Amino acid sequence: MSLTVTQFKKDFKKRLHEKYAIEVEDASNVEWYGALGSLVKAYYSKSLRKTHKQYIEEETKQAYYFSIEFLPGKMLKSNLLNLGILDVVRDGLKSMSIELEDVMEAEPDMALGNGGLGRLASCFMDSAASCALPVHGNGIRYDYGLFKQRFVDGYQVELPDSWLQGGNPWEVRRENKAVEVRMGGTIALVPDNSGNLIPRYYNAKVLRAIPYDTHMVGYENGVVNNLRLWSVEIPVTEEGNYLTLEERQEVENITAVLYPDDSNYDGRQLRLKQEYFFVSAGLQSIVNYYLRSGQAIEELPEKVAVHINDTHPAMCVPELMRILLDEAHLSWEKAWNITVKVMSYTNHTLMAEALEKWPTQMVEEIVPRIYQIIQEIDRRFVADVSEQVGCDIANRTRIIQNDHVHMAHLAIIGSHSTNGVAKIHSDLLKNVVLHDFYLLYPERFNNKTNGIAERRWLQLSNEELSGVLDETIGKTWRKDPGALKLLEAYRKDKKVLKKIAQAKQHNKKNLAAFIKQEYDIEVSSDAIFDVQIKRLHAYKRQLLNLLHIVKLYLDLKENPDRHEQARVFIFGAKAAPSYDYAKTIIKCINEVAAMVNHDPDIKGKLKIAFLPNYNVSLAEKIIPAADVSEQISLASKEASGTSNMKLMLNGAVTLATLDGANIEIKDAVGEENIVIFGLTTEEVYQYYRNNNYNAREIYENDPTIHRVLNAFIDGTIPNISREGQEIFDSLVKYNDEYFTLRDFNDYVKGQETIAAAYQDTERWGEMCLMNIANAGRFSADQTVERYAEDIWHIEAVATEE
Ligand code: GL2
Repeated sequence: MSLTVTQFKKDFKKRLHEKYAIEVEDASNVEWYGALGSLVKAYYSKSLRKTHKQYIEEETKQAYYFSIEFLPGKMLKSNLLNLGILDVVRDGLKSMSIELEDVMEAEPDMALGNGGLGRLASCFMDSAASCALPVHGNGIRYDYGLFKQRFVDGYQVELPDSWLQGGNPWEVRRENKAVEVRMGGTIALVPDNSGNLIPRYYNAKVLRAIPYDTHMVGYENGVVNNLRLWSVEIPVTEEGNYLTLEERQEVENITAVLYPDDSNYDGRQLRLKQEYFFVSAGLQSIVNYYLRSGQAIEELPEKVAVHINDTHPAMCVPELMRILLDEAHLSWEKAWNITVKVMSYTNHTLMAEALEKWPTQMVEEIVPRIYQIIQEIDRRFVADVSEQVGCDIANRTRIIQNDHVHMAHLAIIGSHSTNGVAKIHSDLLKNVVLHDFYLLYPERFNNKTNGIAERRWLQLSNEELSGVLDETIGKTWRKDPGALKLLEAYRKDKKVLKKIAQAKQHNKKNLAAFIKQEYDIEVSSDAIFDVQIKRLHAYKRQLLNLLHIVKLYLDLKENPDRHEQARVFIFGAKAAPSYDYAKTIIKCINEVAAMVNHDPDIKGKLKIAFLPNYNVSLAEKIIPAADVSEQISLASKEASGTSNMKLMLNGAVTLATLDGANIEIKDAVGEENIVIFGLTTEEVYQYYRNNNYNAREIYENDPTIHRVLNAFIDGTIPNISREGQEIFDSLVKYNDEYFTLRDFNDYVKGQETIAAAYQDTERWGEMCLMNIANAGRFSADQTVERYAEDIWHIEAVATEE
């Protein structure tokens, strides 16, 4: 959009007057933010209405991305960038003595997700709008987002994230789009006048689902899509629906908090209610919208695609069946045909503990009609498959097994597409984890390697590097991340390498200043900034990183004059509140940090900064300043990863196992521009098959490992008598589930390779450049375009800009 500084200032002052009755100079940054947010929303509202109208008039097929998590982070700067008014607004504010960065401080991080899965959903929303693709999100408007993390005596403490407290300028409550969702009670099927069996509900709870819409602004293209988040309310109805205080509380709980588990399934009732709540509300509103257009329900797959992001929304399958059977009165066969065509599913994990299975009794209690439908889907599936392929495979793949509903099975059987999120992950799905399903439906399986929104992860968060790129290769990369490849021509150009290094140095200084100011840790920007930022999980092996740090520390203690590349190890990681082992690792990292950071013998060669409350905004500060990207999960465990992509895009060199998308990063940058170590997936599986891994033997025979592990139990590391023992036991006594000790020496070698490469400035510069130049293929723009073409069968709409 076009906007002048003068016009902006006028608009901004007017907003402040109207909204807060205050002058610019008297307002707080919260008020500046509130006014600016609502002004920006007004700026894009015309495009929003236009896009909406265009979809209706052109009868565009639209896709709906159902996800129980969305993790957009802050939206102000991103909206300004996408509207093309970032510079005008920044200048306008400056002329009123306001720094945009101060205004941004007042925006809470919208954290309705845990980690990679939720952030991926938000990257897809940004990319879909930017590619003019008709894709909308559907999820839950949690009153409380992911907990805020603090450290007290090195332990994680969780605080509530009341992100809505100060109001949210981006959302619009759509009162007239509310729908009712039924839960509980019992069901009887009674014949209607024409003899159809119609469900009658007895004692069901009727909940009111209110949508709050947040708009997804495309990058300089005038497209604005919608992220619809549902909130529960107690319906205002006639007498008879009176709820006691406890009952009201129970209802309100449904959209109160986000479950803080990542890649882990917690079979609690409330979670099942959340899942059904947003699935039912979302599908009802989609079908209502579709029917308003006057089209026949039979044609639904021509106009609507529904995506099941991981298994949490898998009840989309029986819920759409319910709508088609009970409300549209279609036959089972017709309804099933439509449902399978409309639905598609992404699997995001191979971890057994993340695969959702709900006790049948719980499903029947909470959603009795849905349970009936699942039973019927299962019955027909078993009959078909047994007849065509045999009973064994039917029994292994059926939805209801051992009194549990297997959600992944439901999603695969009820949809036309199942994809994994990186090549190796999709291959493992086909060949191992979901092999039986692959035999039944080979045509349904495909891969869609994850991607990231390069606008947020480069243009917004790394303006320094963005400037260098503009100067060197022009600005096309801003619209087409593939154009980053042009940078490769400069791999030997010392001037360009120097400019990239200077941008990194600038970002490192900023981060160092932030770390000093917030956490009083002094770090030198001349040191390697070695970064591991992700959820704390045993399979991600933050512990491997820590063991190496302890080794470096012990080496330096033994020989304080030893020449050692100075390093700062930066961590960001939340642990699920109930995940004790992960919390133990947090405590240990913090205690090692306290020991190392204050030890004069170390002479500053080693520093550890475990930054609390890792979230999207903190990621935006850390990533541009990273030299080394730690992607060290045990091969076969990380489905894809996405921080690996963000870090490479910002010129960090990856130290990685051959896991998830790391393999594709290696292919993109070439072996000489990444450091690979550790077991391969095949080797891991071989250990499983032969059952011959022996961690104690390694501990007993490897003097370095022996010494490092002993430091956890002999008092060398203070204040961890319980935690140190727990770590030690997990590795030695309980045989090191994630092969940390097996990969340790190889990891140490990898770290040595990194240090040596870093000392050769030109060599390092070239590695950084090659990472940036080859990150374009991990753009989420490309990823959503693949989903659009191969899975959803939707097309981009025409845009003017
Ligand atoms: C995850 C995977 O663990 C991660 O490797 C992947 O990049 C993301 C997005 O596809 O999905 N699966 C999962 O349950 N969470 C993830 O981050 N929480």
